[in-house]
Amino acid sequence: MKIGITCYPSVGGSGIIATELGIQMAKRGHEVHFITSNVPFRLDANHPNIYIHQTDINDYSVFRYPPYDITLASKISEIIVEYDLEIIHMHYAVPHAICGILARQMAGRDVGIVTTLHGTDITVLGHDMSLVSAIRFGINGSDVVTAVSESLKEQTQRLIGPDKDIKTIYNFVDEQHFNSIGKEDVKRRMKERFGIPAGTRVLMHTSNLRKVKRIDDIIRAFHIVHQSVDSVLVLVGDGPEMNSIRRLVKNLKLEDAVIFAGQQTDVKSFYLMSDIFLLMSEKESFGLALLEAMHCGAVPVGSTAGGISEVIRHEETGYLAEVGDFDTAAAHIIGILEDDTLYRRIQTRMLEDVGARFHSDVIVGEYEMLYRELIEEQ
Ligand code: GMT
Repeated sequence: MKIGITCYPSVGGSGIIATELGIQMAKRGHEVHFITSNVPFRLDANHPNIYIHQTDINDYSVFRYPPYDITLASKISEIIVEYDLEIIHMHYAVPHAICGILARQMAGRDVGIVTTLHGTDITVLGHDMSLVSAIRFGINGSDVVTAVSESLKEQTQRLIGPDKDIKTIYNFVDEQHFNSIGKEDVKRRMKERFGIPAGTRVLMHTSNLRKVKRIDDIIRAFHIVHQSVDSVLVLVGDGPEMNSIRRLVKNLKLEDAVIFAGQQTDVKSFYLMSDIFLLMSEKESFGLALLEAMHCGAVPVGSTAGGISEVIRHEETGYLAEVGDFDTAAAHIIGILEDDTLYRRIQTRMLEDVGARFHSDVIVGEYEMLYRELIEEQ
């Protein structure tokens, strides 16, 4: 198959999934064309069957705003014609599904449009009444629409009310990279690097530190845990909440116990060092970092927001607490860190569960089948 992919290429779950899916499709022998404003950040090596087409978004002085969507649509239409694409896979309803619809019209070809909804396009933009019609148009004008969790599918139906059926296809990770092989060695090396004593337990969170991630709940839960368990909290990433997080850490006198690691390219080593991974967001359609951490053997504690409760099976593969309930989250963390047998049991079940339900072969296979069916229908 000849497949075009458009996503936001910057750091973020949707870009990672789009890139990883393209790599996996190329490995399966399909011809994959990334049509993006930059090289996707995890596409760091030369992959056979992969082509990258970059769009230059010109900032003409006569225009008040750079015409990203139109330029992108125009580029996609050129690539559809030049490479005879059969499918274009758009990540995000707004703007990318709409770019895809425009591109198909410009190209005058019968290319199939698959759109994947990732969350921010629905849970944030979907509350903006000025964008609802555009989101609905992007969804209805696509041939196939997928959402990364049941929760996101249900929210899209409720907030946007499209005519289109939406299929849930969960996210996945590359298990060749994210796995718990060598965990103890990496843990020892990383602890030495950060001056963490061998017996100290490590809690971790990584994200773009936006308000929606409720990092203050993570700090407050850690504050409770730290009073009874010898532990540190490692925060990986950077973002708009950084200053207020630092302030809270200072106010709670946790400066010696919270490590701000900043942006990191090798997040895997941090997952491997961690005993517990925390994701306490108020909105989260899936939580890809959660899945990466679980594959690396870190037991998750999350909020019940969105798709998090589809990824974590409460008391079986990790723990859940209501959004904002950091007391309960802390009680779960203390409970599992003080009971080694329980920790091992949950960790073993967790590794089995994520390896089965979210295996890349299964998920990539679902997308591949969906592409094939669409081509046959065209
Ligand atoms: O919220 C983020 O950190 C980034 C955002 C994105 O668009 O890349 O993530 C969304 O898509 C990811 C991949 O499907 C999901 O794992 C995240 O849960 C989702 N974020 C939200 O729903 C807030």
